[in-house]
Amino acid sequence: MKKYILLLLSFIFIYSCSSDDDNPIIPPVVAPSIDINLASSFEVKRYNIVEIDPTIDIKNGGDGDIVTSYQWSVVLENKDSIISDQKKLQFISPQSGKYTVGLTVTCGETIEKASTTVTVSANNNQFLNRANTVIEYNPAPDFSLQWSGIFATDETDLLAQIQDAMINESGIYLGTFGGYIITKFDHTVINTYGQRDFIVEMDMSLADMKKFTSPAAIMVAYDANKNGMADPDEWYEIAGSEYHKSTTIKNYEITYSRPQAGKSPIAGTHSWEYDIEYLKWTSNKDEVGYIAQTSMGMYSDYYPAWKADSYTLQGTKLAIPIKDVSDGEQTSWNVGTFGWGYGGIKDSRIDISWAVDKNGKKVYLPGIDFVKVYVPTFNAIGDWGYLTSVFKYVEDINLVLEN
Ligand SMILES: [Ca+2]
Ligand SMILES: [Ca+2]
Repeated sequence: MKKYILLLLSFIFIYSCSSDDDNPIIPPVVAPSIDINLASSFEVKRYNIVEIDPTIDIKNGGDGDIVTSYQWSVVLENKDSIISDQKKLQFISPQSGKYTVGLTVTCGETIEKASTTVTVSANNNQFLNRANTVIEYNPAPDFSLQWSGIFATDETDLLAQIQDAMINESGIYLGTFGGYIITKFDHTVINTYGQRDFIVEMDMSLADMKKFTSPAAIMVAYDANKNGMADPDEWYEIAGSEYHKSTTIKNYEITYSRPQAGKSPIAGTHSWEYDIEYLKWTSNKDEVGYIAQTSMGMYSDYYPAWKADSYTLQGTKLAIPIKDVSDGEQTSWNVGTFGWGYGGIKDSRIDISWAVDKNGKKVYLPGIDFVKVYVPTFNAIGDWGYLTSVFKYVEDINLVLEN
């Protein structure tokens, strides 16, 4: 009996092995099939967007388990150039002409291609490479605001003066954390695939005074609803080299309050600390503090004259390496810099593809119409007050002119 069981066990063992080897139970494999339905032609003016939205039917795609990818390309200068990897193509061209636009859909091992033509007509516009309209200027307090010669008392005057300052490249002072300017292009800056698209030029003429070397953070807006305005839900942040660092604080807000007129200054321990309780600020992280009035700024009004008695600025707050190199006197400083994705750094060219939504998720933008540049640092550097940056202009680096 025992012998019989052993024999039976070994038989089962041999049988199951041979079953695995010779007759594996594998479900029949059916390769995915792809069906693309794409209109045969499209028309658009140059620097305008036409949406090309094919119907793509995939069968046996494993309920989406099999990775599906899209690649749009166009023949430019006898070379097939990739222009998008999205399912839906937002086609925009800097040059008029007739383009053959190809789509390749890949699902597992299955590849399917389709193509269409886009006729891009001239629109006789000589666009400007620079964003030439100031939409908003809202600096944070700082004594350097008055260095620009901007002495407006109401916002309408102010905008006209800032507009002139930008055209004359005389430098626009943004103050400390959250201070910003918004400018608008006269065309949509194209998000050229795989390339950087625009540059943010800060005024570095005062860079020897380290106060003016804070890198500037950048936000972009694409006028998706074509109402000519940057609507709140059209803004996206450029996630530069600092964006994912643990020291970065997103959605930071500071409320600045107007200093009390005629109050007695409270001197600090350093000779330059004229009034250490000069300008009160609070943050949305329950912090409270004062911006000190220093000997360098004691004859200046730090608070923008045209503002109400308090105002709030917001943005992503970034940490920057700062070192006092004056033996504790706080009169001389070394200030660090950031890697990529900011204004006022070694290479301030920006790729629109670096844009993220408010949850930090990458977004695809075909181009942008508005750029916001703001100060993302909040660092006191002794007698020099706070770290700040000075805006010059924003420029499309791939603009094509055409008659
Ligand atoms: Ca790009
Ligand atoms: Ca809009």
